[in-house]
Amino acid sequence: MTTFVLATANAHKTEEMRAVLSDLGIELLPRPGDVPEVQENEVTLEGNALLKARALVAATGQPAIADDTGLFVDALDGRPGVSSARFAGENASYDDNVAKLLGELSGVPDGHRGASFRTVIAVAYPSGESLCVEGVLEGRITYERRGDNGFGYDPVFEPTHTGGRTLAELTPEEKNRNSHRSNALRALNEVLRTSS
Ligand code: ITT
Repeated sequence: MTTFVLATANAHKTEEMRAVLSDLGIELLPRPGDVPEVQENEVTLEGNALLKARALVAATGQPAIADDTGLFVDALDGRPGVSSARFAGENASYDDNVAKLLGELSGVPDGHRGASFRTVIAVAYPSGESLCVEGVLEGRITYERRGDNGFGYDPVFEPTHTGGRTLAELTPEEKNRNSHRSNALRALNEVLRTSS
């Protein structure tokens, strides 16, 4: 059984990662409460994921795993991207960020509302070694919020292959079957399996 300390402070992400990784035989230890949040000041998802994973290795002396995710919207030249958590400002709520997104896309017609979620998962070891994998989910931004499940931008993100349902209209099991995060975690499992 492989064990990692989890670097994320986001409870929704934690739940999704646990659900996927427990099926893959990877155990997660909770992020210790006394580790301060890392300033995510890198310009790439990979940079921020490595920052978070390495901070947990430094704090615990154990191998750590971190997720950094962004929503890349075609009509906004890839924004909010790496700044997705802070799109509407430093302490913006999920709802503030979604409202800003819908506002910026008002008047953008069908066919031009394409977007993708990208997740980079980083693993860092006390030896200084590290690795990163990526998972992508393609879709489009809806005109209004739909659904109560999930978190963040889920109510306005309609994946290409869900029959018109947003991520927030999927059950947690359906989201985890084929999401940016679960795709990245499965890629990680493949790398760990073939390198051990
Ligand atoms: P940690 O850094 O502690 O892991 P965070 O919430 O700051 O948590 P990110 O910087 O990776 O995480 O997340 C960027 C934002 O993207 C996040 O706040 C959500 O608004 C959004 N997001 C991430 N994953 C998502 C998902 O699966 N569905 C919808 N929105 C998501």
